[in-house]
Amino acid sequence: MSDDSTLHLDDPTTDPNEVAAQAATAIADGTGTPRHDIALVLGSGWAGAADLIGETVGTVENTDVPGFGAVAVAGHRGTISSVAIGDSDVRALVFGTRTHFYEGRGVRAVVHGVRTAAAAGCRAVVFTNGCGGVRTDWDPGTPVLIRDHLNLTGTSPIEGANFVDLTDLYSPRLRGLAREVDPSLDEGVYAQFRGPHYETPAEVAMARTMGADLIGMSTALEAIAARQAGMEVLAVSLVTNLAAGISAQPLSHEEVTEAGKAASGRCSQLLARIVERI
Ligand code: 8IG
Repeated sequence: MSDDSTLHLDDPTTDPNEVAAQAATAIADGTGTPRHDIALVLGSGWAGAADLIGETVGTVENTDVPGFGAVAVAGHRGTISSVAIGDSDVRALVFGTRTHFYEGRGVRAVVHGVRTAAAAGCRAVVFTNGCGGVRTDWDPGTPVLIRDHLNLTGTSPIEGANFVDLTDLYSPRLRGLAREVDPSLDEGVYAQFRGPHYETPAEVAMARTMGADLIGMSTALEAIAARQAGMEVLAVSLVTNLAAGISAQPLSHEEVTEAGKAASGRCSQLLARIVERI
C-alpha cells in the first residue's frame, strides 16, 4: 500500500487521525462492514478469542491497511476481523496483533489501531495482553482486570497541549460488568515497560514498590490514546509467568506461549461473555 495518496505515520507533518480515517475506510471496504461498535485487541495468549465471540464476517490483512505493519510476535495473527456478536447488530473489530513500543516504529504506530477503531465508530475497546505477575497468589494462566496503570515508557501518544484526564481510565462500569460475568476476577495495577527485554529482579522490585501488580510491554499507551479518542476502556491481562525474581525460574517466551495455550479456553469464553454485554 504505497501510492501518492497514502499518508505516512512517521512523517511529523501527517495528522495521525487522517491515517486512521484512511485505515477505517480500508477496513470498511475490506470487511464489507461500514461501522464497528467495539474494538478488541488480542495480546499474547488471547489469539483464540476471536473465534468464540461471534461469527467472523470479514477479514483484512494488516499489510493492506494504511499505517499497519506485519506481525512482530510469534503466536499473533496479522489480521483485522469484523465479528458479528450474537444475533444483534453489534459488530466487533478484532485486531489479531498490536504494534509494540519496542518495535521502534514510534508511539504513533503503537496507538494506530486504537485511533483506527475510533475512526471506525467504536465507542469501547477491550485490550488483552500477556504479562508477568508480581503477586504469588496469581498462578500462570490467571486472567486479571487492569484497574489502573503505571506508564513507565517515558512517552505519551498525545501530541501537543492536550491535557487528557486519566482518572477512571479503566472504566469502572466495564470492570463491574466483567465481574458480573466472572466474580472471581481479581484487579491490579499494570506497569508498562518498554521491553523487549524482560525486567531485572531489581526493576520488578521497583515496580512492586511503586504499586504494580502486573508487568508488561503494552496497553498503557494504547489506553491513553483510547481515552483521548473518547472510548470506554476495559483491559484484561493474562498472567503467563511470574515476573523476574518473584520465582527462581528464568523467563522464556515459550513459557508465555504455553501458559497462553493452557488458559486459552477460559480466557476466550470470558472475553466472549464480556463483549456480549458491552
Ligand atoms: I507475556 O514478565 C509477558 N510479557 N515486561 N515482563 C514484561 N512483559 C511481559 C512479561 C514480563 N511477561
